[in-house]
Amino acid sequence: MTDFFKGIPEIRYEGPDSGNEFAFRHYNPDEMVMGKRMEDHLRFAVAYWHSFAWPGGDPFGGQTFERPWFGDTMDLAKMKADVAFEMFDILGAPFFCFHDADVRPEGATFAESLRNLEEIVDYFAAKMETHSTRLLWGTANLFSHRRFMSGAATNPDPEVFAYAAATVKSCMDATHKLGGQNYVLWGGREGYETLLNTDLKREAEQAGRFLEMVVEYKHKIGFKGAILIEPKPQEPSKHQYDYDVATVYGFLKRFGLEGEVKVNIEQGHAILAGHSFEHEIALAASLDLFGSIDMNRNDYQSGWDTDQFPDNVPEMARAYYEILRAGGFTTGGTNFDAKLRRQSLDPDDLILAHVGAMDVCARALKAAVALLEDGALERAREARYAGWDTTDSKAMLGSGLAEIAGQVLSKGINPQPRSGRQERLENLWNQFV
Ligand code: XUL
Ligand code: CO
Repeated sequence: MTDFFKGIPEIRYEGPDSGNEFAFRHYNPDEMVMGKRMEDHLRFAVAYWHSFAWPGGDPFGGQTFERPWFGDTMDLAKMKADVAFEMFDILGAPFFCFHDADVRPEGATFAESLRNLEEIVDYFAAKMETHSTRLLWGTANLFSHRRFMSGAATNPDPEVFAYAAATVKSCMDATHKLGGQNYVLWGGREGYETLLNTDLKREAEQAGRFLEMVVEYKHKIGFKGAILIEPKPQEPSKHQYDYDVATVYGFLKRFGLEGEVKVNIEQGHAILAGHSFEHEIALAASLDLFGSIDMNRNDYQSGWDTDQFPDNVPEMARAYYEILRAGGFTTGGTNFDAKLRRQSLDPDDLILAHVGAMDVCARALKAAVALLEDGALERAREARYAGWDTTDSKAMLGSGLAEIAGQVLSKGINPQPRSGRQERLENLWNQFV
């Protein structure tokens, strides 16, 4: 036991009237919702990097957090793991997620970094025997080290491609060993700073081949989890290739990987791409591409990826509504890819940020469930498309322009516009949220 969280109790559900800060008011893991435990609906995950490795810097100033495990030794990496699993226990977090770079010190060579990773993975594996937290996903950090400044798979230097491939292999092995339910690829530097030095065609072909190799390797080692791409339009690169769900779908189709790879959709990234979170989720679901979510928001004014803990129940309810309509999570879950504000220095802040986030997600989930169980919204949607249920309309899709033109003339088809009823539906929505 470390003493980092000394005095902080395990967080329990006490109900909406509880005056205890260190309690859940809405998140009740065992409560049955739509035939499933709330914990199994939401599948919360703590992001190792923001919670335990982020020093609190911003573009104008460096480290604000002073954590006893900050430093580059294996002993400190193990202390960090000890604290992390203590926090998972305090929160009752069912899952965590990690990058190689936030769990182990960087070595002087690839071989040394690999040894460090393997030692920490064994350390995690031993902890997971006595703690109940599981791995939602693992991933490789292919964006922080200067070797990746011009991209990883899309780098103009084939040696960087090789280094990235070896790194991803090591992280897939680690994820597989820890029973991870997904493997995520976020291409933060798979993009460009300027078209003046960039060959788009080559870079796309390199990225496509890289992803094929990831899928081939997944099957080779028998990893049963899902491979997920996390779209983001820009930041750190000026333009990123995995811009949004639609772009990722086009890329997957081009390389014949649409049956193999799904998406991890982040709220803040959706906003940066000019979409809403629910749009990205609904689109992914309609393309059979939905995998998992990163439930962290951006500040709407700053235009940066500020990775804040979620706090907007009506917005989140839209997201969970789309997730439930799509059948809920399978291998995916709700990862808080969120960091504290840099003034939030205390261990309490770290715990309470997660408690609040879990509670607002639970409220959003419950609102979405109530709306779905009420059914009026889905009935209205079905009624809007009811015309397409007739034999004639279905047959029309199997005919051609000339045949349809003939029918319009012979039947005197003369469509009459009908209300989309948006405000009525918004009123209905607002009764539940
Ligand atoms: C960056 C981001 C990443 C991915 C994993 O914006 O979201 O943390 O979630 O690499
Ligand atoms: Co993310």
